[in-house]
Amino acid sequence: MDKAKKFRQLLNADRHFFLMEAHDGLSAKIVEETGFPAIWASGLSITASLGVRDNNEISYTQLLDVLEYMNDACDLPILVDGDTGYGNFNNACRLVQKLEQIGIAAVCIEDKKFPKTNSFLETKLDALADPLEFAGKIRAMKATQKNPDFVVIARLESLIVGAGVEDAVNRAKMYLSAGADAILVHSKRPNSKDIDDFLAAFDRNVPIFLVPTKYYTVPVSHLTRDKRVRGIIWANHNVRACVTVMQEISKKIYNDCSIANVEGEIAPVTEIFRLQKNEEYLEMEKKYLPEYSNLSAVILAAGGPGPLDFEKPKSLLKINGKSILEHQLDALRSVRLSNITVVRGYKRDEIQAKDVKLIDNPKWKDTNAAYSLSLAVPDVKEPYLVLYGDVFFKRYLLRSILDYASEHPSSDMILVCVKEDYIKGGYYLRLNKRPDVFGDDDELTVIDVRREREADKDGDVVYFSGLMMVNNHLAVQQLLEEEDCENLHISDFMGHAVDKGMKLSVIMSSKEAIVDINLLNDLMKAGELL
Ligand code: SPV
Ligand code: MG
Repeated sequence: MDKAKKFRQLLNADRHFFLMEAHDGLSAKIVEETGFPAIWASGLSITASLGVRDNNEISYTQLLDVLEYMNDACDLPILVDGDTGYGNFNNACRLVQKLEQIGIAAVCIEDKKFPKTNSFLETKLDALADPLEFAGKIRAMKATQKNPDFVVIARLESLIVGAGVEDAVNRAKMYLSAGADAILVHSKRPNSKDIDDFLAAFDRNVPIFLVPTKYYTVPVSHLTRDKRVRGIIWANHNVRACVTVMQEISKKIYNDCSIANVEGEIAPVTEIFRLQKNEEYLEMEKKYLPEYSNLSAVILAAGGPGPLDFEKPKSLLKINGKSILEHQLDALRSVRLSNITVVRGYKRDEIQAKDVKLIDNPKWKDTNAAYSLSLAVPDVKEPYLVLYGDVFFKRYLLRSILDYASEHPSSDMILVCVKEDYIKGGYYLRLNKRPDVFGDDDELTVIDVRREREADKDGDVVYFSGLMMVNNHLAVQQLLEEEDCENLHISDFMGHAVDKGMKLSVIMSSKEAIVDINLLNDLMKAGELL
């Protein structure tokens, strides 16, 4: 159903409804999720969020830009605060034309002169528009709309400037005769006296909209005793909420020179991603990104629980409700990589996954990754990624490594490395040069693999992260066959590969993008990467 029709149905229903203010795509989405049936695109809130006054300081095309984001972000019908229509009848027609083009359901214009001032600041009687001119504007707007359900609401400002109830009633009748679909009567009194008087004096049976910003203490049940009261607009409360919270949080961060104390008080970034519909993007990625059909992956998940003393294989530790293995499989599938082998060992029967090949390393206790790899690769007939079963990483690293591999066919292996030795007892890799530019250095290669730490002071020492790509799978397989893998650390294996003249390229990652899960703290760090 188009949004104008939805709004029309709300207008024609026999009970009142609430419109909540929104001022950008994010707030529109939040209003929708909260359950409101319609949105008030408040001029005050939109201009405030843009950092300008509510005095027609933005052009109507700038308003349209904001509205388009709002309309795209939700399925709710939006009632636009059209101020005075951005000029005379001609400008108001153009506004209707453009609003309809972007799918807006309804617009409200107020009977003041252009440029307007916000109603709570306006006191001048002569700010009111000539009622005949305003009625002509309404008539022109109604004649312009293409969709018969598009709604034009005439807003009365007589009570705002002190012109009185009679003036408001007379104007309302003129605007209705000109074709207005509904009336919005505005008041800035702290009680509903003006509104009550207007409703008593106005005898037409049309939908009426109210904005109780100033008379917020008057119960809704009082306002809606008159059955013509249809739309109640909560006009600016989201932008005001943002201001309060942004002031508090900015102040705290400023005073603390730290973000640690606000972390629990604000939405996690995962909530931002959810509101941005990131899941939808991941689905689209699956559909539209090229598939790496000539690539495999091997996940080495045989190792024991380590210091975590967890009763399950580490791969099954959960981060935000999903196991590390599930996260890894999702990441691999997001780059359309589906030929995946998982090597199991410790509590192997607990590791089960659909559409992957499971291989077991029965000697998992006394061997390590090189042996697990040697068991898996005889069946792998193409280049492959290797993932330690306990590393958690940002997905972009996969794409970086795949892109690097396709641009550097002469690399035999490509290792993602970090500056910090987070795999305790890991070996370090000495590079041909100091890795100054993280992730963007074309020519980093391993020249030496060492266990001793005396060269730690050298700036060209890095550590293997647990994520690598084997580009030259035949050469690596041959080497694995030659070596005594049962008694070999994977770093020794890398050292032997270097000795044999193989090219081990290195991509640097920051430790913010990859975590090796060893301690409980690592799980928290991993959660933050999501
Ligand atoms: C708005 O929300 O921009 C309005 C209502 O026009 S008021 O600010 O009360 O005038
Ligand atoms: Mg306004």
